[in-house]
Amino acid sequence: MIAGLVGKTHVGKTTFFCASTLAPAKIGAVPFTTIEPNQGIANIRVKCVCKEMGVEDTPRNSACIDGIRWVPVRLVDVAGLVPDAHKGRGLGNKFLDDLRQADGFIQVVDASGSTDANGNACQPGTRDPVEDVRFLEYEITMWMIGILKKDWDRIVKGIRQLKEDGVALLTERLTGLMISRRHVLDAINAKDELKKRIDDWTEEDLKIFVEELRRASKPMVIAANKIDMRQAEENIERLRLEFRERTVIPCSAEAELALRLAAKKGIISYSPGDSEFRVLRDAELNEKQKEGLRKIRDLLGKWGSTGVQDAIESIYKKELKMISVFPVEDANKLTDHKGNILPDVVLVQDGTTVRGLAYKIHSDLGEGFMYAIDARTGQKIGENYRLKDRDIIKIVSAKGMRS
Ligand SMILES: Nc1nc2c(ncn2[C@@H]2O[C@H](COP(=O)(O)OP(=O)(O)OP(=O)(O)O)[C@@H](O)[C@H]2O)c(=O)[nH]1
Ligand SMILES: [Mg+2]
Repeated sequence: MIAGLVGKTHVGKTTFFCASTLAPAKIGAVPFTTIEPNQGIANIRVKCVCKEMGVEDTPRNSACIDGIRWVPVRLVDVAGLVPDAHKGRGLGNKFLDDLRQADGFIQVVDASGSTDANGNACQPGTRDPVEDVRFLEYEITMWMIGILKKDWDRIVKGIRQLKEDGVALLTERLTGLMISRRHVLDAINAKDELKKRIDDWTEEDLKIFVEELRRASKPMVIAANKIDMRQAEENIERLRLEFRERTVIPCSAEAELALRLAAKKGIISYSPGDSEFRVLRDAELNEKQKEGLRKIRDLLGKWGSTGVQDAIESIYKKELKMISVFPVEDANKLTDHKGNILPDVVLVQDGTTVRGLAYKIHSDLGEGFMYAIDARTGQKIGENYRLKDRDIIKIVSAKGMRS
């Protein structure tokens, strides 16, 4: 799975990316700073099972701090867009093409309203971020339509002359966008207009289909950024009213970046997502830095957090429905074959079966799957058992695998 940071140019996507991954990437003084995508690793928090199971864990693929596992997830930051990008304006479809692999989007908007449609600075409060959400959705829809239209004649011919399955032809064209047959079917089933022969669809039907498909296949949360600016508050209310069914998360990527960097230098103690931090080396701070930290403290007091960690967790846990599973090789000691206790956390989509987990760990484990053991209860479980969040699972397979 991979989540993409999308939005208009100059709204703070790369700042958000740097704050959550601590990767070095260029943050811009001018629009279109990012051209090539930045890929990095952020983390989501999962309540570890170590305390419940009464063990001291020795994690391998994630860190455990005070009973919280920090599980790595992928993030990609791409070029920004301007209206009519799908027609080639600005950097055109580049940002969209770089997002093909993304399963979900964190849409960053400038909630302070100080970035105009083309990414230039404007009087704070004058640009409406509601319009930014709408135009991004429109651009994504038009991009997908463009991809389908390029092949529409072939799709129609396949259905009419070669009697091929229309859903299969649509899916084939869209797999590169991480869109599955399930997504295509969900989109068609959502609208009565679409329940006819695909080769009889009009332009309008195609548009209706793609809008549904976008919703079904690319879940999105809105990161309402720049809450450190006064004008943001009112806009956040409006975003929430306008997009009631969506998650709107107030953010300050800049504040999060400052906190993460200060924590890395050992100046403060801060854990991403927290509502407070502690200054460790006050004597080393100059007045400007102290004032900066005071402002961030006020911001955390007002909003509860910088929002960056919440946005990442919201897309992965709530929208992409990822749950965490703790695979072990010894169901009593909760270890792998090297003796590491609760070594890994594997993220799987809700609904995944235990055999699906086996395949995800290693194809040999999946192929030779015999049964599994729920390490909490010691019970044997069959291949169709649907995993629950924070399950601890031993897989027994005829084909062994050592990592
Ligand atoms: N006040 C404030 N400014 C921010 C925040 N996040 C980013 N910025 C500023 O917004 C400007 C653009 O930031 P970037 O992170 O480069 O934005 P981007 O969306 O990646 O821009 P492009 O790559 O050019 O499309 C910079 O001046 C940042 O310092 C924030 O939370 N608050
Ligand atoms: Mg950028």
